[in-house]
Amino acid sequence: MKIGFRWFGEGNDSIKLSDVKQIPGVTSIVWSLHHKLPGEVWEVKEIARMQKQIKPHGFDMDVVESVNIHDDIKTAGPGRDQYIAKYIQTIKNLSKFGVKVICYNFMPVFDWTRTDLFFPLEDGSTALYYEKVKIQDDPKLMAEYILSESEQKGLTFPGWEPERMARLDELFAAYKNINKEQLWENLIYFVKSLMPVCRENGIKMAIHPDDPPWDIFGLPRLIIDEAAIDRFLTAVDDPHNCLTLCSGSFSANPNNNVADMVRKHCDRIAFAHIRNIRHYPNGDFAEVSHRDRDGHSGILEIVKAYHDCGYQGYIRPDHGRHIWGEKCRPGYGLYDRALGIMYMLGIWDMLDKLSGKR
Ligand SMILES: [Mn+2]
Repeated sequence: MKIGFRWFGEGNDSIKLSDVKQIPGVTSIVWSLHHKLPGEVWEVKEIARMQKQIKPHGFDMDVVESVNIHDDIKTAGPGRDQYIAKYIQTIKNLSKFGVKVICYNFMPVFDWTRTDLFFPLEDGSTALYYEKVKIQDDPKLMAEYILSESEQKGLTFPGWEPERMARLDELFAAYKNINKEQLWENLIYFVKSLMPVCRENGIKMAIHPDDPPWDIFGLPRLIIDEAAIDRFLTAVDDPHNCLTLCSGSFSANPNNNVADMVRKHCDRIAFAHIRNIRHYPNGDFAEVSHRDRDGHSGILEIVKAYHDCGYQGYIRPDHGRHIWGEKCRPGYGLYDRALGIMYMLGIWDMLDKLSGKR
């Protein structure tokens, strides 16, 4: 496995790459162009600017997270083929910089969804939290909360672009007649049309599951469980059609067993997110430390499953808590993610030792 660390770019992230350099094991910066709206081509000179920030620290830029997809592609709207052509141009431009994995998602309207970005945990830290009763009626209340947080902190949140959120009525109207089967068709159409350029350029498209993995606000969501993964990988059975297996997203549903997913699909997982979730009996969940016993995701079993299958892909700690008073993006502080990496490496190195690999 190769360890990555998500970073939002100079001026858009409180963390310095020289600090990331001091976390053992990190070789990849997982990056994005956060000023780009879904549907825009990522131009070579813009990617080169990011390369200038990352390369001097000795990291690779193999994994891009969040090349977001225009709603016309998801809804089969009038601009679909034109936006797919632009996406293909972005893939070609990324390949010039050695990019190997593109993480994306196919969630309608909203990206990841939480009701509290700084929920106090019992140890004095804060973390992202999902309160079930709050996600029932008015999506605008939630969008307003997320946008007010992003505005207060002067940060962009991928998938929560103010330009898109200002058009919520229009977006909901576009999805009104899209049922789950149609959304599946649109996803498969999109992925199939990218496969030739992915093969030519050695790029893996790695879909991120829906977070949380169930329908919200009446919008259908697809990548939610093992059956959905099976359907997706079978529908486009190409080694370039892959998963970003996000342990936290899937395990928000206690019926999902992430370690089983790893064992079943190891060769199709291009990118792994490791995050620990604690469930509450009323359906709420909180994000907690990576330590296995702090949550219910089964981190030990998941890491062991990756080790057992000889995982060669990229792996990164997903959201961490906000600890030691750090002022940072929600879920993306330096300290707790560094602790998460050391925890994962501790498990991994011991498994290496026990299995005679070192
Ligand atoms: Mn994730």
